Amino acid sequence: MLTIYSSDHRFHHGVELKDGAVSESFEKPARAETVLARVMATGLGDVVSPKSYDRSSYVGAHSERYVQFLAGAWNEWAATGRTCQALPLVWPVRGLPSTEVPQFIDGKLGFYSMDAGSPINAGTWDAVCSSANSALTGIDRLSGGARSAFALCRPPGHHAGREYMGGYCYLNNAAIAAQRCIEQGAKRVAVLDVDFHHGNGTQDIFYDRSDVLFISIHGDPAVSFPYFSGHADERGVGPGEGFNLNLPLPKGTAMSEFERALLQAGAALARHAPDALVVSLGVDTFEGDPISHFRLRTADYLRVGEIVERFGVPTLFVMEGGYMVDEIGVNAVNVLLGFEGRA
Ligand code: OKP
Ligand code: ZN
Repeated sequence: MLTIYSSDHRFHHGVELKDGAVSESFEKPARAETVLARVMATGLGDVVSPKSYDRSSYVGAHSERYVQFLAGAWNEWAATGRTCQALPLVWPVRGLPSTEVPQFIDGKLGFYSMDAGSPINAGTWDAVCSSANSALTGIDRLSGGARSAFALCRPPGHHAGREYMGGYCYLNNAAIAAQRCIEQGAKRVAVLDVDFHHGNGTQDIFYDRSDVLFISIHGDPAVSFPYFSGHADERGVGPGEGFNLNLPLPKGTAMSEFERALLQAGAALARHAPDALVVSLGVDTFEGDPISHFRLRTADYLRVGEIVERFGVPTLFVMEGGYMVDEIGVNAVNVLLGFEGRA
């Protein structure tokens, strides 16, 4: 299986507010490097750089004004004389009257975000583009006839909605790839999100559409981030009704229950009969993950890959979360090896 990877992800390295203090984000450059090292050690296949794409390739999944905001946010922030990373700290929640985009960057940061988990520094935009371009290059390989590809994206994307960043995400790499697939003539596409966290951004982007089926298996939002999205009764709206499937599972879920959800996802996928499948591949479902609460083990990821292969659809894997840095390489690549029948 081909891997698409750019070292430009290193331009982005953020901070995180945790336990009342600022520290290094769990979402750090070593994550992608560990996965790349494992891709090479196992001989998964060739590794290529992403092609470049115009900014307009991100519009469709996102709004034009949001993409423009992201591209210019660091310069607007730095122009105020600040050299620290830009973080949003105020949000337009229920009851606040204005729906206007504020003029000042601090207001814009809140307008275009869901949380303070997506800091912006001088290199963030370049890293974010390289991540989205990796997913776009991957979908172009599928269009060219490949059975599968692995976009080793960093930063991740599935919490980024049509007009907002959050949860370490900026551009929704998986959604951008799915959207390109449709624009290039696919009638139906599916996105299957197996990251521990609900893919609220992907759900947001395709919620009113019947051409892109979104399925997410994740920690119950009653007790897990992102809390405000991911319940089973969120099924889509208008023409999209019935094309959004959330499969929330309790804390402590192990492979047997996770597998049952995967097979349920497979049944929904078969009814949709997509031309292509995009898998939002998070391995923060691992028992040792520092911020998540499922109990998958290293060998279980081989089985995840085997099951996905049996869906029988050309598949682009897009890297999302996974924070136990020493293990995420083995776990993520196990999914790909399982898909290739190398279990
Ligand atoms: C991104 B992805 C941890 C709080 C949670 C945000 C988690 C984002 C996960 N102390 N912060 O879905 O893996
Ligand atoms: Zn996650």
